[in-house]
Amino acid sequence: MLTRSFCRRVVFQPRLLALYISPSTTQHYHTSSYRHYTTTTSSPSTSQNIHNPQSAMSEEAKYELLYWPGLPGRGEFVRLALEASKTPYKDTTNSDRSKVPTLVSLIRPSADSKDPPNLCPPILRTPSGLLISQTPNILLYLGDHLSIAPKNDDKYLVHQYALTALDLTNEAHNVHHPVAHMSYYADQKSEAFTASREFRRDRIPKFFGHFDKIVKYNAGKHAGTKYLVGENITYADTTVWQAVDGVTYAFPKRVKELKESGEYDALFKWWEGVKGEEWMVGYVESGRRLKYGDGIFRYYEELDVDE
Ligand SMILES: N[C@@H](CCC(=O)N[C@@H](CS)C(=O)NCC(=O)O)C(=O)O
Repeated sequence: MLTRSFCRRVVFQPRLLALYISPSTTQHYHTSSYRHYTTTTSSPSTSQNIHNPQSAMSEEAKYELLYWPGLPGRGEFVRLALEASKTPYKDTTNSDRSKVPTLVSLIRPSADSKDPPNLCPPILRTPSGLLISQTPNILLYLGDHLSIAPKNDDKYLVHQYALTALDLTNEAHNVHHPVAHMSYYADQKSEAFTASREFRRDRIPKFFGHFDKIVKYNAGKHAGTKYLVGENITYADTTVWQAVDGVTYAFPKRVKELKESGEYDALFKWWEGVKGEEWMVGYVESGRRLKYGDGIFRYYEELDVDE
């Protein structure tokens, strides 16, 4: 099983990259992920087993997402913003594994490359040909260009909430890689266990409590709204939603406890509401939503144990 901080390792190891592109390796990767997936109780829910390489969304696509294929990762924050705004896009490496070298050429550009250097994916190519990376930067761009963020000062709230969800995402990643990003999980298991105790005990409740307050705050300002900012869906909703979904996948027991405490009812109700939105249901049914694996959000039974 590949348990190292996988995407980073791929970047630096050409042999692994070749393996990664091969369908047999991909199958192995999916199989191990599926085992993790089925052991969870509370649903991860919406992830699907098979990615549809020829998605309808890629027709007429003017946006192109470049990300490591076969797992949601940080690419999912971009996908969800595009999906929620019903924007056709091409998920290049998932449509065609042989395009992974294209992605690698963007993060290891040749001296004569016309593109600006990007450190790592996700990377978005926009309709105007702009090539940008850094997840919150991509979301900011999409907020400006699509119906996924307000144009007034509320856009700063949207970005603030999305950044907070991405902070949670980074913390969730650092639980299984607390010492070194390029090393195997197996080589930092005891530190990961220590990190998981604090994450479970303090950090998940702190973030979930904060998101719960956001739901209530916006409901207080806009009676009947189903969203985090204003009365329309924004990338704050999609980004917080994905962070909560990922943490639920990685720490199902802890999230179940929090749910049953009744202290986060507003958050979980909001989360269910977004999950049931027509665009989300369509996205999941399309097969474009990838299942979790050895990415940012990972399920290790030994990291989700009671005190
Ligand atoms: N801050 C960046 C982090 C991007 C990142 O860590 N990308 C991972 C994949 S999720 C990667 O490929 N990292 C390679 C590396 O850090 O060398 C963002 O939010 O987009």
